[in-house]
Amino acid sequence: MNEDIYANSGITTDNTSTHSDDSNNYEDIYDNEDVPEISVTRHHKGTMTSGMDTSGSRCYRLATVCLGLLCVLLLTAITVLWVKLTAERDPLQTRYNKLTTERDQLQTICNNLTAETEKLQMRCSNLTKERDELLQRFSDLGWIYLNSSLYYISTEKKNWIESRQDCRERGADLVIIKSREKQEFIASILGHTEAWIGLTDSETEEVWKWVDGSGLTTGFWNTGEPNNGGDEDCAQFLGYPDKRSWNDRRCSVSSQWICEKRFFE
Ligand SMILES: [Ca+2]
Ligand SMILES: [Ca+2]
Ligand SMILES: [Ca+2]
Repeated sequence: MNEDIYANSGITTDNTSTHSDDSNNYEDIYDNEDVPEISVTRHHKGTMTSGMDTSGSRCYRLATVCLGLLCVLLLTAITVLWVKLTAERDPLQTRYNKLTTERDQLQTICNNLTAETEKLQMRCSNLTKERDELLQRFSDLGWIYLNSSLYYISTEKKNWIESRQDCRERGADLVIIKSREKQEFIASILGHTEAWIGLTDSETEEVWKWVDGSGLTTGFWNTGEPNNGGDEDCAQFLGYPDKRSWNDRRCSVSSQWICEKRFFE
């Protein structure tokens, strides 16, 4: 059989030929002989190898494309997230900057107020010291201080008009009494001393007015007073500590008097 094949192919058999030659001979055989099954098999092998290469390349390309798409999606997600965070961060940053500025301004205001407060405290301390020194000087001159007013009880005796004039020359006026508290205070400092006060009805009988022009609303008259006995038009504080201790007397009578000076106007 092999010899026939060799004969048909025109190739002599040579036992000394190399294995390579044998291979070549077999190639020639495949080329020249009608061996369809072997040829089909060989052709199929070539096709399978090429198919495997193509499939691998496709898988590689598919993987590359997928990886690329993933990268694109990842970049897109990062970009969207960055934009979103930036959009949220910018208003917060602006608000933060505004609050920081406001805080700095408030701190500056607080510092200024603290400095002003210290200055005012120093000024207040100085004024208090000056007030105390001034009150001491008034006290040395016989004035008595209570509730923002100074009171002076004369040692001389004069009529009502002259008494009032003396008070004015001292920067004061005859005392005005519009409360029970003040009535009791005046009574306490006068003791048994009788003194003119700043109340008169000399303009209109029985219409009593204080020296500041205001009308009398609450009077602390002694029992039976005012009686206008002999045209009594000026009020005098009687010399005993009584809750109702005023008396109307003739204005020409000589008496001590009590002045009042508002210390803080
Ligand atoms: Ca009268
Ligand atoms: Ca009268
Ligand atoms: Ca009287």
